[in-house]
Amino acid sequence: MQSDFFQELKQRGLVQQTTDEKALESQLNEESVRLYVGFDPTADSLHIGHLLPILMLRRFQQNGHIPIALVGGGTGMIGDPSFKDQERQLNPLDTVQNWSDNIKQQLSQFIDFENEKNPAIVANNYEWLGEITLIDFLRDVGKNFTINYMMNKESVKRRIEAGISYTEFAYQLLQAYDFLKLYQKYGCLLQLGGSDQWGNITSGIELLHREEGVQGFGLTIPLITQADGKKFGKTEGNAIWLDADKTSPYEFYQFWLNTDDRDAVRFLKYFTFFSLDEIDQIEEEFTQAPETRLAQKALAKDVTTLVHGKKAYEQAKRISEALFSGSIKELNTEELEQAFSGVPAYEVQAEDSLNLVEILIAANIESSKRQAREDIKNGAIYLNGDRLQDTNYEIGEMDKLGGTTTVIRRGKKRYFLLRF
Ligand code: 383
Repeated sequence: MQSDFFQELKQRGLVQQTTDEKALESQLNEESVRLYVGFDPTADSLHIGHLLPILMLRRFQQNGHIPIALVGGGTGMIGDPSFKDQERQLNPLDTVQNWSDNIKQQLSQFIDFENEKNPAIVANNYEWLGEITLIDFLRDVGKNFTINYMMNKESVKRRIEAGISYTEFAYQLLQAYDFLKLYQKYGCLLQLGGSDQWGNITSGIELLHREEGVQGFGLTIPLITQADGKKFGKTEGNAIWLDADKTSPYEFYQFWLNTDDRDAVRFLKYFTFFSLDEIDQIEEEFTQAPETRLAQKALAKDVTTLVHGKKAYEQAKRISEALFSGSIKELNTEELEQAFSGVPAYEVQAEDSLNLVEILIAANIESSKRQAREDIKNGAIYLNGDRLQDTNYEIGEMDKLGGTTTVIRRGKKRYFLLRF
């Protein structure tokens, strides 16, 4: 056990609230503590909003503690009302189970099960929530909580006006029961979560105390804010997923690379495993020359490597550099796919003319021949990164990257694909 571990978490800004901080700190210093975070399967993948708690599990394990990643196969059937303005839609069991499998897979990547000293644990609360009877639940769990206590939770209070079903109202008791179960099964005494989870975590501590007479602990991680006031973790309204098929490693890398200067050092503390000394050093250099984007580069490198591996990071970096310098032709087919996923693509038809002006119209890149010619003459049209100013140009085999794709750029950064 590293005795300054808890202090380091605080210095990194990773601690929002704790229960009985003094006692928690000395437990963490003295023994290997079992701790858990829960993740409800509400989609087929986790996203970067989940990353901080996942990395916390990893941090605790690196410091000799035993992390338990809990997949909410049972709670995912119910729906946590915390910080949700509206009642959630119920998903069918087979969907929730498929999503649980994906999420378990994803979580497993960040913690170490092989470790002999303190191997990680994964569990799924469907195991016990799926089989407890209503009578047992109401007698053994429900009896420990008054309605007043439950209604005092922020998650419930803010839903009183809009309405909350009995189903979601009961959610906090399910999460409380999990904490009790994980204590009984594994001796788990600490639950982590985002600050949205405070109410559910404290209900669990209450139940542990009443049923087992033990002191459980809670620790919440702050909600991440961005200097520009936008919600963290989205680009143009889309979530950044951890699944490479939903958000490519290139997009993922770009998300981090585009971090605001004002956020970059703070995010290094949150999301990377650089030591605080190393981060101070990066900060010093970065403050003197922000244009180098040293902090963003270190951040994007570390997080992309952690989530997608070294090869994917290197590819993402190559793609970014190629797009920046215009040397698109250096990219292989796989990299082209990543670089231009989401870019409008036109399937060239057998009857289409290969004349540049004509094809720009067919592909809806230009709206009139006159405009197309003008843009070409003015040097606003690029083929695979090269400016093309010949209005009579015919697209040939040479222009088909990987034999299939021509990348057209109009102006500074509007990209289009022609597919053959
Ligand atoms: C379920 C059963 C438990 C303990 C926790 C849960 C899940 C919890 C919840 N968590 C969020 C989720 O699943 O809804 N009720 O998406 C998020 N977490 C973590 C963290 C976070 C929270 O998975 O703040 C962000 O990622 O706590 O919103 O016994």
